[in-house]
Amino acid sequence: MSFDMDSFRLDGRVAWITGGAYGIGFAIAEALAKAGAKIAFNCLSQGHLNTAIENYAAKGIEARGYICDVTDEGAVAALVQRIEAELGPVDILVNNAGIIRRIPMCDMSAEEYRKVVDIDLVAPFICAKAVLPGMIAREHGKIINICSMMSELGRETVSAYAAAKGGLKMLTRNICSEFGEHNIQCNGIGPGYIETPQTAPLRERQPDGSRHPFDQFIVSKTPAGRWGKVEDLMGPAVFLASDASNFVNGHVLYVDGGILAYIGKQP
Ligand code: NAP
Ligand code: GCO
Repeated sequence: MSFDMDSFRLDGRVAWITGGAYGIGFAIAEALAKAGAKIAFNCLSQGHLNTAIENYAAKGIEARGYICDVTDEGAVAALVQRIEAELGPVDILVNNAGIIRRIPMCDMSAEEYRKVVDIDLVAPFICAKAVLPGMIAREHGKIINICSMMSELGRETVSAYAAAKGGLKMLTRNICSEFGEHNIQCNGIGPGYIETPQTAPLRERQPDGSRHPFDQFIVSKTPAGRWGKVEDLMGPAVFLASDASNFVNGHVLYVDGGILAYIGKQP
């Protein structure tokens, strides 16, 4: 038995990254493209899609972008058919699209709570359901759910997000359980605190020019002593999308600079 580095290659594979217009999704799509995959992504905003197409092209990536709300089951089914017609069957699904609403729980309406859960937990179910039949027929598939540190920990004001991301960890394990026999691997990536538009409010400079208190808090709680960058997620994504991880299933790979392992520096 010999190990071949080509097991990390994705040549000839079709990858669909939800919410891949920028942020973590864009970086993961770029990484999968560099490993040889053909890229499809979707988002909500035509403006973001147009900019993303330009940004992918600037990196030599001919990504196909589609407007599609991941919570809309009919639209998702139609999108998968369109991707398959234009690029081929989806080999790799990255459930990346997500939102957060930072609201104290007692101030949060059930409608606001449901919207976060709809996008962060129900939509990964909808998108996985749309691609699983083809993966089963081909006896091969990779699903990567973008979980979070909040799949393990809570904090004030993120009740809906933490509940959704905790559920997404268990959906990951359940897809593994139900479809592993079809050579389908479903794993999660759990980013720590990453510099993207979603966390920009937590890093804003204060009026006096000082760093945001939360920024200072996260840096002190992270052994790496820094926020994560989207580039930190690229290698783990290629690994979980490739044949190199064919015996890894139901796992959440935390890419967090060690924050989950660390009790914090003694004051
Ligand atoms: P982001 O910068 O806010 O980007 C979110 C992406 O999702 C955008 O492309 C957005 O498209 C798309 N999207 C949102 N709702 C959608 C919907 N209903 N249908 C289709 N697309 C939708 O987020 P990010 O920081 O890159 O995070 C990406 C994922 O990583 C999320 O699941 C997030 O929870 C998770 N995560 C982030 C961090 C972090 O520190 N940043 C850490 C752990 C986990 P539009 O722009 O068109 O709305
Ligand atoms: C927050 C942050 C986090 C990160 C990420 C951490 O408000 O606490 O947005 O939730 O987005 O999920 O892993």
